[in-house]
This record gives sequence, structure tokens and C-alpha cells, in this order.
Amino acid sequence: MIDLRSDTVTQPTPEMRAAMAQAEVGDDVLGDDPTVNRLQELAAERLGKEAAIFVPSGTMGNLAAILAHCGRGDEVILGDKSHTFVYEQGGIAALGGIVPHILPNLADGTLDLQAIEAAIRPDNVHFPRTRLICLENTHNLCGGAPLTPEYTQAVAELARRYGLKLHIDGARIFNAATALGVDVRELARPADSITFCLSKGLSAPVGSLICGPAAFIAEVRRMRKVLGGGMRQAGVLAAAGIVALETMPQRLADDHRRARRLAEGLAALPGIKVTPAPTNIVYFELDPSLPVNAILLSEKLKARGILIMTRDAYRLRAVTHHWISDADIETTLQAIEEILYERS
Ligand code: TLP
Repeated sequence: MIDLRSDTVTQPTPEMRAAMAQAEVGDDVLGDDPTVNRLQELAAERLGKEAAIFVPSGTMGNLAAILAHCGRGDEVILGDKSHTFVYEQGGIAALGGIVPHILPNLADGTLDLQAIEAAIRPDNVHFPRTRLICLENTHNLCGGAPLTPEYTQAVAELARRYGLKLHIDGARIFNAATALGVDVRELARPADSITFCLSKGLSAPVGSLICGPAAFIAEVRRMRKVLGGGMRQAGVLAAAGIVALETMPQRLADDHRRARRLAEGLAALPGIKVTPAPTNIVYFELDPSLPVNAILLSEKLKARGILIMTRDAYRLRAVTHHWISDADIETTLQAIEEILYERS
């Protein structure tokens, strides 16, 4: 199968499997797993933060971080297309009693600075207290758009002026760093906390890390435990994460090149509109006049061994990753052309 549904489908590499088999482990809830501890130290160092904590998923990472920043009734400013708002079941509200204050994401994944400032609540008994601003880098629903260090810094300065914190959902922060040609620390520095995922472009089977000041990470550790995310001999997972962090960021440029090729190939087909694809995520839209809609196209591709995700009746998403080759991209383009113009 050519699986373009997501970079979450990546399988561990042989080197990761070997590291997992040999991992030294201990009870991580007691702080005794040497491999988890090593991963956390490595993650903190790579992101330029004081400390880090390993969690089972990006969803739990964002939730635990936001719970550590905010209390019940507090408000968080975030984008209407952010993963936390759209795809995390409203967990911050459902489990944390935290109020999402939604602002429109612009096409480049940013939130307008003036709109953020206007959304910050004055001290008034009628309002919830604004505590936190959340950004997403790269921005999944905005076509994998990377946010620049300058924009992130501007949001951080605004947050500081009002005594707020800044959290980044950096699920794909290494993709952002690659696309912008900057060190990942430049992107993380302005933020008080950042979550990133090992199990997307970095190809590890499980896990995410939250990075930030040591005192904040201690609070996140409490939140992780209450959410049921305290894992015991998690070193078998962390071992793959260490290999991921050490060996995989370097190869993300290949994913981006393949996504660009896919986007260009699709854009050349009549009736297809493609969102700019600066990293590894390609969104495209089918003109309703074409003989197939998104669902039918994905079904016909599946019959040819190609998996792709539908977004709505006409929009689809394809994501490149470690297990997608140049030849897979050409095969996919060829198949889409044949299906759309009914030569299948
Ligand atoms: N995104 C998944 C789906 O949930 C949509 C995908 O296939 O892209 N932040 C961002 C920006 C994400 O894209 C995701 C996963 C997460 C957080 C959550 O990570 P997990 O799946 O580990 O909970």
C-alpha cells in the first residue's frame, strides 16, 4: 500500500526496533526509567528548554500542557482551525473547564496580532480570565504552513505584555524548522511551552514530548498522571524516540520535496486546485464538474493500493513521510489522472 493518509502511519525503522528490543527500562511513574529520562533530556536539549516530559500522544501533550497553564474558568486564545480546537474533542473544555476563545486562522496558519490583542479580556467580574495563547507550528489544517520565529516572537511579546503564557502545538515543529532553514530552538524559544510528536514525520511508533521550564514540567507531570498517562516501563517506546530524534529530522527535506512534486503534479491536472504545500501536507480540491468527488476518488485509489484522506465532499489530504518514495508519488499522480479522466 501507498499510505498517504497521514505521517502518523509511519512504521518504526529497523534501527528503532533494535533499540526497543535492547532498551533498559524501569518504572517511569517513579522516575526510574533510564531510557525515558534520556529521551526527555535529549528533547529538552534539542528544543532549548530546561525540561521535557514524555506522553503517549500529541493530544495528551496539548491537554496536559494547557491544564497545567490554566485553571477552571480560565480562557485560552486559539485558532478556529487549530488541532486543539478541531480534533481534540474539546478536551480542554470537557475535562479542564477551560474556555476556548476562537479566532480565525489566516491562510498562513497565523492569528492576526490585533485580533489577539482585542480578544484578551480586561479585568472585569463578567469575563473569564485570559491565561494563554496557543499557536500551531506547522499548521495542519492550513496546509502544513510553518510559522516563522519572528511571528512567534511577536505573539510572545504580546502575551508577556498582558501577563499571558504562550503554548505551541509543535506536533510537526521539525518540519517547520526544516522548511524555514532555522534551528528548532529558534521556533521554540519565544514559547513558554511546546509539544512535539515523535510519531509523525520522525517515524517513531508512539509518543510526544512537552518541553518547558522545570517547574512547569513538574506540574504537567501531575496532569499526565490524572489523565492516566503515567506509563511504567515506557523505555521500550522512548528508545525508538531517541533514534527518531537523532536520525530523522535530517531527512524531512525529502518529504517536503516529494510533497512539492505531488502538489505540482496535481496542480497541472485540470479541475484540481491545490493549497500551497511548504512542508509535507498537500490539500487539494476537486472541481464539482469532475466525474468523481473526494469520496469516490479515495475509494478508487484504495482499489489501486493507494490510501488518501478525504476532508469533505471535494477536498482531500495527502501527507508524505519516511515510507513514501519518489516512485510512490509518480504512481499516485498517474492513478489520479487516470481516475479523473476515466481512463481506468
Ligand atoms: N493529527 C492527525 C489527526 O488527528 C488529524 C493527522 O493525521 O494529522 N497536533 C497536530 C497539529 C496534529 O496534526 C495532531 C495529529 C496532533 C496534535 C495530535 O497528535 P496525536 O495523534 O498523537 O494525538
